[in-house]
This record gives sequence, structure tokens and C-alpha cells, in this order.
Amino acid sequence: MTLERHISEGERIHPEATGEFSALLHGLSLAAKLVWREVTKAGLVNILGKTDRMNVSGDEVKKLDEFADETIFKAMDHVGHLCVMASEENEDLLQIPDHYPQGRYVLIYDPLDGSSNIDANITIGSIFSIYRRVSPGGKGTMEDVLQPGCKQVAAGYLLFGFSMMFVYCAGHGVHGFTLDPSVGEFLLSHESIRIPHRGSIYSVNEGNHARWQPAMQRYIHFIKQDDKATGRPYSLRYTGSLVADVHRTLLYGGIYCYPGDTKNPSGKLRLVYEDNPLAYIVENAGGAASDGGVRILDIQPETLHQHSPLFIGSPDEVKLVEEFLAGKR
Ligand code: FDP
Repeated sequence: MTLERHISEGERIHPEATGEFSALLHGLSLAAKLVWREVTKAGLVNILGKTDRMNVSGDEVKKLDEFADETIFKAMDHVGHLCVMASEENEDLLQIPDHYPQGRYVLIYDPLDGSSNIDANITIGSIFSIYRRVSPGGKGTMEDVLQPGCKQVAAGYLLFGFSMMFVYCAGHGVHGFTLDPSVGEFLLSHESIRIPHRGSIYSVNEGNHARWQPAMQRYIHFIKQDDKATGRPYSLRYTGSLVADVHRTLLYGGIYCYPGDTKNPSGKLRLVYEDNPLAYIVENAGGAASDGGVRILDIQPETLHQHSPLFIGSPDEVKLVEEFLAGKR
């Protein structure tokens, strides 16, 4: 089952579908292959290292970040089904050029997540979200982009690891495809992914421990205690690439946490580009995602680059950390 066929068969579930939405997913799969082609050259040609720019969040922009950002924009700007895009690398909205038609959908993406890992050949990824526009017509607006995550019509991520994966959900399960380089096609490798209800792997940057609030410190202390009956101690796995850590959590169960702390009270991750799409995927696989008290998908974003704490993974694990943060344990 190729990704192309999967998308087309998904479209047939909706007799009213115009094919526009499928065209968007096809465009993204092409962009994915173009970025992957460049990623696999890392170390051989001059694409490692930094540009001399900082992005909106004050992170150094790597050459591959910039390449992925432009490639995704160019693969999607002319398809005619988008009215606006927004990328983590750009401060403002990315408008569709005037000479291309404006469409009904909105694309939001994080072109390269985990950039600090690029030069070390550790798994990185890209994340995307698709919404229906809410503005009446013409060019897309901030209102189209600042919708709560529950309004997503599709989301997914690309994983650049040992192999390249395209994982997506368009409301009918979460499906993973692996690129077969010999034929240049994504083939269905992970059908209808379901996250385990609980799991004993935790993923967090424990170097921030001293800056966490006491409830967070107590929670981490608790999961490290020895108690066979409840699967403790949990094992720690943290790559520093959100998309890779969440992918592992999706398959093996457990929890990924990026809490707020005294330095960054709302954490480091971006609600619109990172938390919402991953929350949509994980929820559709039977998991949960919260900012510690509120469901991520229910948060109304106020600004494009706003941060939010993230606790995402097996539903029982997210519930447990919420109990600690609410002072119930
Ligand atoms: P990066 O800055 O390398 O792009 O949100 C970005 C992110 O990586 C996530 O992918 C990753 O999980 C997190 O930041 C790592 O942050 P810490 O270095 O603070 O752990």
C-alpha cells in the first residue's frame, strides 16, 4: 500500500471530497522526499552547520533548517488549495504568492525539529498541521492560523532516521509509511498505530531539574522509585529531538514532558507548530496531551509563536503527571 493510494482511498470515505485535501498531502509527501534527499547528503556536501541568522525564538538557524523551510514552502505555494502558511522559522504569516490561486486550507509547519542534533547525525524531523480556513476568502489571515488544535483536519510528521517515515492522521487513524528508496515511494509499514495505555519510559531534559516547580520534581522522583508492581523505576530516553522522542513514545508507550520552569515558565515548545500536531496524532492513536492541566487541543492560541508546557503520551501516564501537578499526589 503506497502513501498515494492510502490518501486516495481515504478520500473515497468522503463522497463530498473535492480532492483538494488529498492534493495537499501529495504535495507534502513530495516535499518530504526533497528534504530527505538533502538530509542524506549531510557530511558529504556543505549543508551542515549554521547560517548567520537567528530565528524568532532566538535559536541559531542551521543550513538544513533553512533548506527544509524553503523546500516545503515552494512545494506547497502553488498547489492552489492553501490560503496561507506559517512556519516556525518565520516571524509572520507566509502568504501565497499573488500569481497562484488561494484555497480553502491552512498549512502550519516546523520545517526541521531537533536541529541541535543535525550535525551529530541523530534523528530529526518535520511536523505539519492542516486546518480549514475560517476567513471568508482572499488571502489567509491570522485568524485562520490561530485556531485551537481540535480544529485540525490533519497532522503528521516526517522522521529522518535510519529510514525516512511519513506518519499522518486525517481523522481516520494514525498511519506510518516508510520510504522505500529503491522505488521512491512511501509504503505502509505501521497501520493504525495505537499507543499503549501505559508505559514505563519517560523522556525529559532532566538537566532542568533545579528550575522545575516542586510538584514536577516530586513526580520525576516518584517514577524513579523502585516498585515492581507499578513498573517503576521508569527508564529515561531523551534524544533532544521532540519528533523522535514522541515517535518512540507513540510506539512503545510512556511519556514525553517539556514542563515550564523558572527560566521558561511556559516551557520551550511551540503550541502551534509542535504541540498541536503531535497532540492530534497521539490523541488519535489513543493517547493524551496536556499542558499539565488543560488538554493541548483545547487551548486557544493567542500568538503564532507562543510556548506551552507539554506532557504527551500514554493516557495513564499523562493522568499521573497531571495528578502530581495538581497537588493530588
Ligand atoms: P531544537 O531546539 O534542537 O529544534 O523545539 C525544539 C527542540 O529541539 C525539540 O525538538 C527538542 O525536544 C527540544 O527543543 C530540546 O530542548 P532542550 O535542549 O532544552 O532539551
